[in-house]
Amino acid sequence: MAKKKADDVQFAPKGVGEIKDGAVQKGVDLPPATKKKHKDLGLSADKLKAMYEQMYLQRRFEERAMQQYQKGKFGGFLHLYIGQEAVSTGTVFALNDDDDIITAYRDHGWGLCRGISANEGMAELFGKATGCSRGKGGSMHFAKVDHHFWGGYGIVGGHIPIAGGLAFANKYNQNDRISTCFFGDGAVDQGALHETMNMAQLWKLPVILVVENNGYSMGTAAKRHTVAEIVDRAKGYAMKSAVINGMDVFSVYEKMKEIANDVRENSEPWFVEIRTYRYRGHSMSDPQQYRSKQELEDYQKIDPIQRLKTYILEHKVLSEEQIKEIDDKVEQEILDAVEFADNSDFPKEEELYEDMFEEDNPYFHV
Ligand SMILES: Cc1ncc(C[n+]2csc(CCOP(=O)(O)OP(=O)(O)O)c2C)c(N)n1
Ligand SMILES: [Mg+2]
Repeated sequence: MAKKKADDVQFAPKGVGEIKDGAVQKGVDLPPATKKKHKDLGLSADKLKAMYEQMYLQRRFEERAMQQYQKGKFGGFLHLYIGQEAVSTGTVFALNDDDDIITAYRDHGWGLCRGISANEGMAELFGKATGCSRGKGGSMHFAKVDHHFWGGYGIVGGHIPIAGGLAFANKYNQNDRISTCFFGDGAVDQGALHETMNMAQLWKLPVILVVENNGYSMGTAAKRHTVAEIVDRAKGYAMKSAVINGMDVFSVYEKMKEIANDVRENSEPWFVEIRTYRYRGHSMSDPQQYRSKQELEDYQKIDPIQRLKTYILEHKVLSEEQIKEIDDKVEQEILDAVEFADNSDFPKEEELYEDMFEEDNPYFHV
């Protein structure tokens, strides 16, 4: 048998090169985007503006963070969310403010969306005491517990049972909250996910378990590391499921709102696959030999921020000048955040063991 070249395996997934519903079908096969307009979705002009600003903030925050990393302002891991902003934004706008969110280490966008300021986020990256986790968490551990954002986690799949626990607490306390958990395609075969799915269905926990399938787990294409369709994991647990186009913020918003309503009303779990694409390497040192430049460029053509901007202009929600005002405001916010992070102090040595236990955390009982 002729020896397969690595590229044959990596770049020959189902649907490669096909154009379906106007979208390229490579790293991930995107389902059709919703045809609904913002008004059909109940989104006001102000909400749309806020959505755009939030997505642009996430993008520019990380581009600036990358530059600061390259300047040596901080070290360690830095996993960028660039390309995936429609997932966090569509979801956060669809949920109630006190619904719980927990995610993996690609967490900056989620944190910003849930109210971590650019200042607090940049300072956290720089390891400063003014950061959202007091400088002791860094890139992978953004958190804002008083806003029900329970943070980023570094162990693949490790945080999924915590989402089950949050959902259990919400059900036990008979409140109206649901819990949502985001993890990568690399986590779909972890035992922690399957144990959580089983218990969540058994106990009818109000939780949405969401795979952000960005096509790759480090350098391994999802189509090479896992069998069958990811969403079909739901069948084994008789769980309701959906596949969502994660390059379109309206699609994420629409479906996540519907699902959240269902979970809230019926108290039962859902398993959701949101298909998206990351533009940058896995972390900062990734030569990206596992994908072609063309593939990346194809996804950049359907960029979620550009897509929303085009929609906003076409529907005359905002003018070019108004968009530029938002962009300029965000740019300034981020430049100020770099200055703020630079001028902040590192945590003191005697604070090293603080914030480790429940009693130290004023927000733990929110
Ligand atoms: C249990 C565990 N195994 C391995 C790793 C090393 N590791 C870090 S990120 C990663 C890839 C995960 O990819 P995915 O879940 O698709 O998330 P993405 O990076 O695409 O957001 C791996 C294997 C880890 N952090 N935890
Ligand atoms: Mg992935």
